[in-house]
Amino acid sequence: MTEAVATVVRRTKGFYYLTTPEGQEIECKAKGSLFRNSKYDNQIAVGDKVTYQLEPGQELGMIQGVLPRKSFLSRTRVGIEVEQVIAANLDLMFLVVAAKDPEPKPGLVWRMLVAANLGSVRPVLLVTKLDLVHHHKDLPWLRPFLNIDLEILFSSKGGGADDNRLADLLGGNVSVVAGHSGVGKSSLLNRLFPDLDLKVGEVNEKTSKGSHTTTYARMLNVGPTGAVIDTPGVREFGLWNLEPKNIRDHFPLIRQFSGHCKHADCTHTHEPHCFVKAEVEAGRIDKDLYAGYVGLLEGGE
Ligand SMILES: Nc1nc2c(ncn2[C@@H]2O[C@H](COP(=O)(O)OP(=O)(O)OP(=O)(O)O)[C@@H](O)[C@H]2O)c(=O)[nH]1
Ligand SMILES: [Zn+2]
Repeated sequence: MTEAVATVVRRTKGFYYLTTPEGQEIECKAKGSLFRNSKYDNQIAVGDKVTYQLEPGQELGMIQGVLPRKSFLSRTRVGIEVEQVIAANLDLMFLVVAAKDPEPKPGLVWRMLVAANLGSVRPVLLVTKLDLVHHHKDLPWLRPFLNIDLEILFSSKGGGADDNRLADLLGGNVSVVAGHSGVGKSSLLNRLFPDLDLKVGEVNEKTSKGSHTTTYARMLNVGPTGAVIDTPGVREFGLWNLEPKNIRDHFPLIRQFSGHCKHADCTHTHEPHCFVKAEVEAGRIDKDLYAGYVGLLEGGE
């Protein structure tokens, strides 16, 4: 019996579906010892590269181990000290925000930027529904995101100038596409990759929240060599709990100033002689960026 390597492309309770480098799909269980003494409550995530064994003549394989991850998205459940890996080995994380309908929540974008940096995933901010505003200058919340190391792309109903760039990025990388329900994630993927044929939900008139039309965890092949990982965990992003230490060490820009303050473990909030606060007062750190940081620390969205 040989051990081979494959990628986890789908997960259900207790079962994992792998795709081999030859494109064969294999259903697997995981060896129980993989879960012992683990700090993760799901040791194997979609996107993971795993070793598995498949007995000759058998249909069900057994996952033996998980190869080291180059990147990941994880969350800590509120009140529980276990980390949950949502997706593994990602190249890109698209943070999707609608220009309007539903109203943009910059707090969610900051939150996702922290999670992306924590897991070594490159973020891309995508603003959809640009057709609903006159110009992106009509989006004052966007300003603090313009001066950090972040690619920002726009899309509109029926297409946009950044469509080629989006198709290249999505079609050539493993990505997650995260953002509130109804911001237009499925619409965009369908427009760029019509073969996907994802279900598009209507925004609920009363709440301006979509109807959660996308429901299970999977990896979709898009374009020549790309894949999009779609999981319930990504959809619940707004509910993720971020540790204050992770917010401080992974918040855009602010993470670069750790060690500059008088107190080694300065949170850049109430401490005297704080380098970050001095930079904010001097106008060298955007005040809205700093407000986003404090908002996350206070647990706001
Ligand atoms: N005006 C305008 N409407 C859009 C645009 N993109 C999507 N929509 C509409 O927004 C609604 C929600 O789009 P979806 O693609 O289902 O949004 P989603 O983010 O995939 O939603 P979930 O699957 O619930 O997470 C639909 O009615 C779309 O037609 C856009 O660029 N402009
Ligand atoms: Zn400080």
